[in-house]
Amino acid sequence: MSYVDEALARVKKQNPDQPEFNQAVYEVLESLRAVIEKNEDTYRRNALLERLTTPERIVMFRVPWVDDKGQVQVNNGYRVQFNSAIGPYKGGLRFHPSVNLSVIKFLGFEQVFKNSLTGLPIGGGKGGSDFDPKGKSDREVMAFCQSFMTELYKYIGADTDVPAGDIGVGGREIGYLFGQYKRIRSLYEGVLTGKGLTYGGSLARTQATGYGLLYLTEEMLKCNGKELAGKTVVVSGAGNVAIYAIEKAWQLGAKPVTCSDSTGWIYDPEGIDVALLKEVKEVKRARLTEYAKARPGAVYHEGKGVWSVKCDVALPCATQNELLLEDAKTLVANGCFAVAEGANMPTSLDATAYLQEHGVLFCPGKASNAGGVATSALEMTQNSQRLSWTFEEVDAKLKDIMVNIFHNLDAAAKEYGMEGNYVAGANIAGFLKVANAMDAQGIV
Ligand code: NDP
Ligand code: 2IT
Repeated sequence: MSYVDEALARVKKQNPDQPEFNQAVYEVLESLRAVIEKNEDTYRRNALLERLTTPERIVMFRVPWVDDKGQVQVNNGYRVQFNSAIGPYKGGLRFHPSVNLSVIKFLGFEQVFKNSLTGLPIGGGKGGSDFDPKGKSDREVMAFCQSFMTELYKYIGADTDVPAGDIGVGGREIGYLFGQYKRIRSLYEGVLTGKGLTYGGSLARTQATGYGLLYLTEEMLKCNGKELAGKTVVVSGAGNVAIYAIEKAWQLGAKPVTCSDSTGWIYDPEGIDVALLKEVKEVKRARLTEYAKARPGAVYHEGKGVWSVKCDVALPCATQNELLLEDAKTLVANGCFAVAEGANMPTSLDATAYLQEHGVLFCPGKASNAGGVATSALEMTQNSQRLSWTFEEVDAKLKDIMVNIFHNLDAAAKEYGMEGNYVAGANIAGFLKVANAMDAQGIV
């Protein structure tokens, strides 16, 4: 059996009840075959793949809090510290009812390679809870965040592990988490990123994931003799990533015509009104039905469906496994020629294969959504220097990072004989740096 197959079998056997984690590991290890085979004996002797697929540490804890009616609620809390070979653990916190250990492990595993691709000194981690901020009062969200941090603070720190936002964790949640950390540690340090601008946050962090996605997409199209300007773009999601992807798509001359949330989706033939979308989602925290009410030309549909809209470019920006094989077939049939992932693992394995086989340019999330964490690392740098850079400075660095990521993964794919396979390119480029650092640091 090849070493890759041995490692895959081990992960499957040890984590039979973790489908998302198995999916993420399968995608990465499959595309590393060419690299591993070159050095198979050494990698096997050093158990490199076993170490790479086993988190350095997992913390799981109880999060009790009191709701507005005086009822005690209990949620599960997680932090998976996956790999610190190239820097302190770094990665978001997700608050969503679907959160479990499999989801957090898949996200932490992806984060290791993503953070490596940014070129910045950050290891990989992820955390979260099955707590649902939706429909909760600010006081309930604060009570939950304070309880969550009262346990989590023991394991994190500005040079140890630096969490940030993800689904269900935005500026409000980061503020409450930061306040509680500072209070119980008596320490004002950059322990979280995505902070508010008055207490150590970085300009452009809010926009970074969506903007970065579009910078990379534009570069990918340019390098393939195409351009983004004038193209119709279909976006899923209506959260942090989707909103700023839509905003930057407009700025680059494209026309974004859809968005979606967990109950329905919008088709707006005139193009999505970003100011209205921000008002509905960021200010009112309301459903997309409110968008349709305020915009007579837009159509609201219940359920899923954005991938049925004819487009040139598709940007999944909501959640994992939201673009399935049938969706991929529809996109290809409608002439879509590029898919870049804003979310983490939104495209299933068979859908990815179908898109690639049909000549669609496909960029995986660990590369195309890396702008968020890259800008988080820039926030850490500013916190360490006790300085704040201007929006333009941060945005220019973000753009450089995204363009470099694309060229690195393009070059890695070419070097290993898989030109145009950006999934393989991203996995290989991300892996080589981490493997080298792990090797240099001995058996730890
Ligand atoms: P938000 O919570 O801001 O937004 C998530 C959006 O996706 C919401 O519109 C939400 O709907 C929708 N959504 C979430 N879960 C589901 C689901 N199970 N089914 C259907 N719709 C769903 O999160 P972000 O925008 O921050 O994150 C979106 C994706 O991007 C995630 O995969 C995340 O891991 C990834 N990502 C985020 C980064 C960041 O910096 N924030 C960085 C890199 C990746 P509703 O409005 O109804 O809640
Ligand atoms: O998936 C991700 O990269 C994020 N949610 C952002 C992580 C971060 O540390 O900014």
